[in-house]
Amino acid sequence: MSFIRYDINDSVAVITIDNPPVNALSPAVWEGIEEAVARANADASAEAIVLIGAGSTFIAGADIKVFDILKTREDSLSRSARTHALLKRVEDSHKPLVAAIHGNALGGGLEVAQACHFRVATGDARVGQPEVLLGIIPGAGGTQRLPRLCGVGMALEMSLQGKPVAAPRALAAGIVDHIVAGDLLTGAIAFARSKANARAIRKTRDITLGPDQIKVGLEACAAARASLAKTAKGQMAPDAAVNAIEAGLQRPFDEGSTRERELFADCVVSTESKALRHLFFAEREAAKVPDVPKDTRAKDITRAAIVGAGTMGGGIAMTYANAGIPVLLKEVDDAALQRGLATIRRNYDVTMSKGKMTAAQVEQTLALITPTTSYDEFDQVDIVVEAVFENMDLKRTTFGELGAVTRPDCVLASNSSTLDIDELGRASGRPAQVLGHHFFSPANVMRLLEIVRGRSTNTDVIATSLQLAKRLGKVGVVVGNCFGFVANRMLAYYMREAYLLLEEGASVDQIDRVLTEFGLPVGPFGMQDIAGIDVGARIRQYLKSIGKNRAEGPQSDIPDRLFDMGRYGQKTAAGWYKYEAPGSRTRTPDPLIEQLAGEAAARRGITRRSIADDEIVARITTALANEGARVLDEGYATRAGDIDVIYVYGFGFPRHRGGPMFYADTVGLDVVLSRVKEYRSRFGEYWEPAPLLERLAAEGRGFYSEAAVHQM
Ligand code: T1G
Repeated sequence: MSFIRYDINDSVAVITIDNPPVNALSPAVWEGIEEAVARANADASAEAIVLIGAGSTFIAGADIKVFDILKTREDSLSRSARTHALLKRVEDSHKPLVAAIHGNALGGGLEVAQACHFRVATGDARVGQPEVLLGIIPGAGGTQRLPRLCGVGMALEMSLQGKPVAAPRALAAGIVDHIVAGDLLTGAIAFARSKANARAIRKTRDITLGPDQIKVGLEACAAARASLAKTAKGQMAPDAAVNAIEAGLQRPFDEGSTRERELFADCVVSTESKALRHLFFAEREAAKVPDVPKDTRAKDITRAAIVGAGTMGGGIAMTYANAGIPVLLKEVDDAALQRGLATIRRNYDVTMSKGKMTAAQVEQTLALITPTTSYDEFDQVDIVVEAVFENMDLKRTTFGELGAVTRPDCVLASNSSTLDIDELGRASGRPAQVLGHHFFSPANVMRLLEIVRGRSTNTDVIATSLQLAKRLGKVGVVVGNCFGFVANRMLAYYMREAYLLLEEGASVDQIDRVLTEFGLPVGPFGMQDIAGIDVGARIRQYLKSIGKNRAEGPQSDIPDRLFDMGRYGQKTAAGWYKYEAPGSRTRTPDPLIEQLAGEAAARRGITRRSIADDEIVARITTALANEGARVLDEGYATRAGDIDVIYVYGFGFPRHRGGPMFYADTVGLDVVLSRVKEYRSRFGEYWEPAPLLERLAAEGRGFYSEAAVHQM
């Protein structure tokens, strides 16, 4: 199967890379490029060469799947040594070699372009070195060639942030030599011919930086390293990228390249990179639901409505407006509506103050939100998201009303975080159109959308939701309708262990510190103070009233005692921590919590003890993995990867650990199982090993060697 086409067009050899969907650089593509360039150099009818991608993009990088073949540093070193040599041979073309870029030139794709003598691009093309997002560094010469083209500062920015750069900025920076207006191939051929006439060959590797540039470059590396100590603690790849770029400033090209290969090899075999590569594919797999084929008809959402303008409803309305979708925002009365609108306005003011939106953009977006206190015009929307208080009676009434006021093909979604979607479907009278769209707070920021399918939800409604999620800038994951769905069902076990560890002797400060050092953005107690202890307490009260407990085992009553004291967290300047004033974010540990924990321990007849940091991580991650295994076994998640995507995007589980299921595999399921059994004997029968965990551990396998896809 050849991925390379070779044509002569107007005395220019046109080499087209055709490896759909993104022209990824598999070994065959690398070799094909080299062979075609060699052919063009030997082809008398070719004065110059253009390299271009077929389809929607140039090259989106090396084929990421290939990295899993690299088991050892040595495997990696020998493979990248071949790649480096290959690119030098390409660069040694004696005919002008022009990369014609449209869509994306990312990672190895941009490195191939850097080894070309010139780069032209369409105005909307993007170039980037996103390798760090995969826990690796540019490994095909990018840390050596890119600084030569655009300077060290820009090369560091691109390699450390991993964000693509638009063509006009790449032109200004010297990465791209020309923006082609009109047809790319025509423009590229004309550009290449002009270089042929001028006998212009410019090898990027021969570009040398002056002593001042090197001095400034070394200072930039030092500054980058210093800031990484704060921003990327415990992560290997960002530091490695700085080291490789720095080596390029201190050594000739070949030696700098050798250093790059060594650092790349360290990264590619690391657990951190395996975790990030796992998430890359897990995120894309999550969009594939076994019984919802790719060609399932998805409805285009042109207008929406949100019922409830509270914290969640307001954030969801902003999400739709930010995506350019006009949205009705309904509240029971004008006072509640004005409160909701004021919060939305405040949120946009904050965004504006950070320079992320202009005043005009804010007004334009706000104009897409139409406040209302009636169901008028609800018969003109394609979707309604219900975001009223978490109470089944209230939600049942709302869905009854929505069933009456909306069109039969309107999608009816609930933002419930725990309640039975089938019951809401029945209440609406058309369960086929009903499902859960569970957003995470703050809804306009958190990227996860947990899509909860009911027993009768139509597959086109699911397809519509997955397409809509992408349009809203969310990562949509489809889960089954069990109590707490997947996200909150598992979270209950996480929180149970956090509370029990507190009662047994750890402090809120210790638990939060350990979990933030583990990589979470905030610990369980800091998170509750942000989200509001009252929110959880009211839901717990409601659940108690319907005889539901979130997790087996002892339930700490400390959160309810804080609620009774009116300590709701940041908004009341006191919760699990004390704060200078309502809304302040600076936490101060409060001895009252220790007192409450002591009293709770006494009531449960346990003697408090000092708890090691390791035990905190082990108890919390084991509880998550064990309940995750149960969720998989019961078929409420399609695959383990979906659970990892939910936890990474919904709760900020550290990406470089791959999510709770992937992390459990790195610990080893035999170890996880032995911990469950140890905790069962130490703490109680409520620690019940999940059958899937027992089965996999017995077979010496992991959640990912299982690789089962569950049909819901
Ligand atoms: N390798 C393998 N498969 C890839 C791939 C890649 N680099 N990029 C995309 N795919 C698959 C993806 O899994 C999906 O498959 C399909 O293509 C469409 O992707 C040597 C070491 C380009 C912006 O990190 O960011 O080069 O699910 O759904 O939303 O130094 O894909 O259909 O079966 O994402 O339009 C560096 C990764 C690699 C870029 C397009 N490159 N790709 O987004 O489509 S490391 C990257 C993307 C490297 C060198 C180093 C995005 C995209 P499926 P999609 P999209």
